[in-house]
Amino acid sequence: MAQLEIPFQAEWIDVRNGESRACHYLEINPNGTLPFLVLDDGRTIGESNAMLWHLAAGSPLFPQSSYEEAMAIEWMIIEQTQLAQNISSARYFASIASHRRAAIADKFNQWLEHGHEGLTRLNRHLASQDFVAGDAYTIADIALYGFTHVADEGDFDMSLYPAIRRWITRVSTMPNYRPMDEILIAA
Ligand SMILES: N[C@@H](CCC(=O)N[C@@H](CS)C(=O)NCC(=O)O)C(=O)O
Repeated sequence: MAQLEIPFQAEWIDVRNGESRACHYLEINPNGTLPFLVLDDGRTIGESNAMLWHLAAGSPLFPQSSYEEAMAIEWMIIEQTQLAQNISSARYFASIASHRRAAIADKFNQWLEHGHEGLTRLNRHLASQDFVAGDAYTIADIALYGFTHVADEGDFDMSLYPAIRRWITRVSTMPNYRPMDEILIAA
């Protein structure tokens, strides 16, 4: 939204203390999940990739050909099935609730193993092109960037993925890029 200069207000819900399952949040989103977008007219969208699709429609951040659109869908599905789940779980227990990590050691190793499979696939893809859906920066890059750029906080050794690291620098230097902690401070 910052990159498209769409005004927005962010409200932070702390999943660590159960706020996402508290009554006041369930009244907004009965599914209790984050992120959650409430539009000006009250309609809502509850999946990050659907939000990107809606917000970027008709803008330069939307894939410009049907092939690029297919590439964006392909990689946004990979983001949900191979990357986000594994990286976010490993990151949570490595950096946020690290005192509970020993108790889930087997699961943690599975997240690492499957997350590395996804990162290897993404690294191979980005070795031959600048952006996820082709030559242009699109919502597919924004979707994939989310957890990939903090994967080191989940104990993923990112030195294994030079093409991903170059792409992370490319994405973070796009016009109007705003890091998450800056948005957090402003909220
Ligand atoms: N697939 C969803 C992610 C949903 C999800 O798992 N969100 C987590 C945080 S990243 C959550 O809501 N956790 C709190 C809870 O389940 O109470 C998306 O991409 O928007």
